[in-house]
Amino acid sequence: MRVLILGGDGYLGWPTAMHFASCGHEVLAVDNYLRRTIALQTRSEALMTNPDLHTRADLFEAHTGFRIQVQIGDCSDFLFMEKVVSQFVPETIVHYAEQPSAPYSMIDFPEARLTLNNNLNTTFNTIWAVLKHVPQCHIVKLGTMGEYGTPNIDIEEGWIQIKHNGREEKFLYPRQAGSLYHTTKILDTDLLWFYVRTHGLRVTDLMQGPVYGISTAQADLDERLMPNFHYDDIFGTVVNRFLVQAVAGIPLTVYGRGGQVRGYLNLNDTLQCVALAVDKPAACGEMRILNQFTELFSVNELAERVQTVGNAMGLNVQIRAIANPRKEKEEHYYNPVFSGLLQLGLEPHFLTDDVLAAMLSQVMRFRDRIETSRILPRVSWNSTGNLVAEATLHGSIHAENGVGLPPDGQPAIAAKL
Ligand code: USQ
Repeated sequence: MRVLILGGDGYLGWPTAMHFASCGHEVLAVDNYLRRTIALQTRSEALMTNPDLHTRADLFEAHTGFRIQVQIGDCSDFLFMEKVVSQFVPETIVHYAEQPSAPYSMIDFPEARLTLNNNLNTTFNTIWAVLKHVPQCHIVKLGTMGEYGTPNIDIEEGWIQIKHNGREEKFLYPRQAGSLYHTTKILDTDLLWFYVRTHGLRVTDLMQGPVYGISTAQADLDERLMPNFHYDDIFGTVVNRFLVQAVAGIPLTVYGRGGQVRGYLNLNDTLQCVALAVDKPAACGEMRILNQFTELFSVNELAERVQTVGNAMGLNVQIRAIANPRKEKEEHYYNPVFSGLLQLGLEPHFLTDDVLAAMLSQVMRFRDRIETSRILPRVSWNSTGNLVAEATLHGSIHAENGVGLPPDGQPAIAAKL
C-alpha cells in the first residue's frame, strides 16, 4: 500500500513511518520541521538528538533494508500538498501534520494564530488534494480525546443519539475543548465530516489520549532512530515529563489537585491503532471515529506510580502539587467508551511497573542532557499577552497567576518566547 505520512518527523509520525515501511508498505514521510522550529524558538528541545528526516531515513534503510521516501515541505501550502498527492497517489494518508501542543497554542496571539492556521489549513489541503486526485484514498486523521473535554456524562465514541421532543437523530458528540490546540482538532473533525457528507470522503478520526514511551521495534535498532522525546512544559506530555523529572530529582509537577483523568496509551499502541485503522479502512462516505487510549489514570495516580517504581530503582522521587497553569476541572466524572479499536483487534500494552522501569532506565542514559529550566510551566491559560513567566525551580509558585514565577514574583519579560 502507498502510505503518505503527513508530519512524518514528529513524535508519532516518525515511528509510524518506520512501522509501515517495516511492514513492506511504500511510505512517503512529509514534514516542514515546524515542531522542531517552534521547539527551538521556545527553548524546548527534545531530550535526545534527532537527526533530520533524510538522515533518519538513510539510517533506517541501512538497518532494515526498507526505504522511507522523504519530502520536506509545508502541508499548509496547497500547491505543495497537491504536488505530493498527485505524484505519490497514496491509498492512505495518515495526517499528523499539526502544531501538537496545547500550551504552545495558549502563549499569545502569534502562537494561537499559527496553531489555528496551520492545523486547519493542513487538514483542508489534505481534503482538497484527496478530492481532486485520489478520491478513494482513506484519510486517517489524528484527533484527540481532548475534543470531548471532561463532560459530566459518559463520552461515546464520536457520535451520540439524541432524543428531542419525541424525535431522534445521531450527531457528533458535543465537544468542548480546554485549549485552542484541542479546539483546532474539533474544527478539523467538523471539516472532515462536512466533506464526508457532501463528497463521500472516507475518513477515520482517531481521538487519541496522551501518549507515552520512547521504545518501538524500529527505534530500538539505533539511538538516532528514536522519536523526539519532549519533557519540557510545552511539548512534553505528562508521563514523559514525570519520567524525566524522576530521573532529574525534580519533584513531579502535579498541576493543581491532580484529579484530572485522561485516557493514556503506549507509543506502540498508537502504532497498532493506526495500523488497524489503515488495514481495515472506513468506507467511502463514512466518518469513522474511534477513541484511542487503553487505560485511564488521574495525574495523582500517574505520579504515585512513577514515584513507586522510581524509588524501587534507587531514585528519590518526590511529588509536588503546583498551581495549575491551565483552566481545567481538577476533579471530575470521566467515563469514555473504548471499544472500536479493541473490536478491530488492538492488543493493549499497559503501563505496568516493568514498562515504567524500562522507560526510566532509558531516560537515565540521557540524564546529563536534562535541562531543568524546561520543567516548570511557563505558559498560563489566564493571560492573553505577556503571559510567559520565567519559571525557576527555586522560585515560588504564584497561585493567583497559576504559573511559576521567580522569587521576586515579577514575570520575567525576557523569557517571552
Ligand atoms: N499535567 C500535570 N503536570 C504536568 C503536565 C501535565 O498535571 O507536568 C496534567 C495536565 O494539566 C492535564 C494532563 O496532565 O490535565 C494531561 O496533560 P498533557 O500535557 O499530558 O496532555 P495535553 O496537553 O492534554 O495534550 C496531549 C498531547 C496532545 C493530545 C492530548 C490528548 O500533547 O497532542 O492531543 O495529549 S488529551 O489530553 O486526551 O486531549
